Amino acid sequence: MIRHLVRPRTVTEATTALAEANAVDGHALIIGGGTIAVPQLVRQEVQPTHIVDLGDLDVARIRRDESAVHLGPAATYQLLIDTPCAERWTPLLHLMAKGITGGIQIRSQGTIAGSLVCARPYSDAPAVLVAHDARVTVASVHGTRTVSVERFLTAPERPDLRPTELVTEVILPYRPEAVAHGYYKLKFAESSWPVVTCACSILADGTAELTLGGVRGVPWKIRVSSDLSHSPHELRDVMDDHMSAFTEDDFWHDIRADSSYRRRVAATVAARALRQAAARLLSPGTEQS
Ligand SMILES: Cc1cc2nc3c(=O)[nH]c(=O)nc-3n(C[C@@H](O)[C@@H](O)[C@H](O)COP(=O)(O)OP(=O)(O)OC[C@H]3O[C@@H](n4cnc5c(N)ncnc54)[C@H](O)[C@@H]3O)c2cc1C
Repeated sequence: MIRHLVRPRTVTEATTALAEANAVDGHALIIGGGTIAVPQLVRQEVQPTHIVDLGDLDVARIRRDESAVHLGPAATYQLLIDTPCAERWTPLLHLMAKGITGGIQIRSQGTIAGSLVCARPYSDAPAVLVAHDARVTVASVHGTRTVSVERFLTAPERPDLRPTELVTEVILPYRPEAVAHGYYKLKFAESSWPVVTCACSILADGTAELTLGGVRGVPWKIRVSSDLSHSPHELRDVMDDHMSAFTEDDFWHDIRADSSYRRRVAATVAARALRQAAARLLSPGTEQS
């Protein structure tokens, strides 16, 4: 039974509410945009004693300093689409945001932090944050800590987050070495969820970083030659080679696709993201689907 509902204005109020819930042997549910948490509540899949709704939190949704862009807990997909220059500061996240399904409601409500905390291998945001080399700051009454998103995503649906902690910031460092970007996701018409995604950044040294979501239980990043944009068969060989080092348990499977399907389509999805990035390198500003 829900005993307390709080809408903290500051991070201190939020962490205090989380600590209090924990101290009375309760279970607090944080609500960001609520696009996942509220339906779970309605279906009684979660039964918190306390609700901590971050809707009034006084943390900038987006700000930048000399080295990074900082996204607050309320930063939504639509914010990235609407913010002038977000395309330049956070190119992959911006490309990804434009492809989020569910229409304006989901894009305006769903937050990057909420998607990260869910740590679902098939979500768009986690792998894109790894592609950006993003870090995440979490806070509790004991202070704050910042870890790389790659480390934060310990296992499928298992973020490195204690019940008394909340995500206060996602930090995206500028990467001047990344000169062109592409994002491709494979999804089926009957579902909002992606099956396999790939974020690609071509670097100034001629290599390309490919970060795949939905193949393994956690995002999978590899570096290849950007010349492979001309040879999808060679790219497939390189990726097969990498995947041969994984065990069957490393691969993700769910109701939408089994692991062997994901393995088979990974190179095709990666080739499309790489081709998109290579095309942008030749004609900067080109919009591609
Ligand atoms: C119709 C529809 C279409 C969708 N399409 C896509 C899609 O194309 N791609 C995709 O990837 N996803 C999609 N989604 C999922 C989308 O809802 C999430 O990606 C969204 O970003 C979750 O954010 P939220 O703020 O709504 O999370 P919430 O529902 O508020 O929270 C989700 C979880 O994270 C926790 N949480 C939230 N914020 C914090 C915080 N700051 N600190 C600690 N814990 C926190 C909550 O306690 C909860 O456990 C879709 C959903 C719907 C309903």
